[in-house]
Amino acid sequence: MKKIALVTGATSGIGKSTAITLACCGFNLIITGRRKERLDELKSQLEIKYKSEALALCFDIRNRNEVCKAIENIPQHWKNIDVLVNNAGLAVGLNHIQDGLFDDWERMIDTNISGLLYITRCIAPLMIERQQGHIINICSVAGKDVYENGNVYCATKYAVDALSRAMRIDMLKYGIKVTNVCPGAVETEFSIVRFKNDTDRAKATYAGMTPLTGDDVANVIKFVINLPPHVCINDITVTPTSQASALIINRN
Ligand code: NDP
Ligand code: 8X3
Repeated sequence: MKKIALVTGATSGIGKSTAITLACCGFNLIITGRRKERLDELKSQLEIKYKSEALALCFDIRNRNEVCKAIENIPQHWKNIDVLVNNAGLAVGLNHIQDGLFDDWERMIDTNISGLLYITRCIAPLMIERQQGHIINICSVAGKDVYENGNVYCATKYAVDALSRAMRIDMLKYGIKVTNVCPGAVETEFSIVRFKNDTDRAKATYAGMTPLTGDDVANVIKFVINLPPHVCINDITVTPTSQASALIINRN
């Protein structure tokens, strides 16, 4: 029987690459996001091109009731989730704290922290029942170091880092692995969202460097998932070769 992975935020970037990469490794996929058309398109791609079974769940991860209802209503045979990739997340705005917008802050806190908690709260008991599973939290280099204007985004990723360590302890006795994955600069829709559709500014983020791609991060996730049962990577940081930390980048 094929293993099942649930990837949040699979409509774009790291999540989409992860869903495809895991389908190539023989997983069936539960994919989530808000953009239904993209979910439907990815579901067809996974089924037709990669011969994987796929279940698309369209919900806003910030809405606790939507998250719980979606997971409760999963058909029974999809509930044996082996891998949960907590990937959905975003940065919005890049301002000094005194200039920050409450709406931006709430979007980041509600998505990156509350959303991750809601989905984990629904899936962890299913893993505990089977005494197996692997939770992968997509954190960031922004969860290891703070930088100017990063304030609230960094705080949400520090929270993800703390939650990964806390979950690792809480899941220990059930044999469930928890891995915190911290990417540096990955060229996805991330900067377009951060800069509110200012595509020139988004592009400038990666000027003079070769950023990671979603596939690069997906390959790290694949590596971490495919280790023997007795081996757990607790924390892994992956950056472009030209990046040493969130803001230290060697640009041409
Ligand atoms: P993208 O913007 O390309 O993808 C973000 C994904 O998150 C989309 O699929 C989006 O789906 C989903 N998402 C966002 N908000 C919600 C919501 N409210 N409800 C449900 N799904 C949501 O960015 P990345 O792939 O780069 O980002 C993925 C993760 O990686 C994030 O947690 C980010 O913080 C982290 N990260 C990114 C880095 C980078 O440089 N790109 C570096 C380090 C970490 P939809 O809009 O359809 O809902
Ligand atoms: C995204 C990477 O450096 O823009 O998490 O914060 S960074």
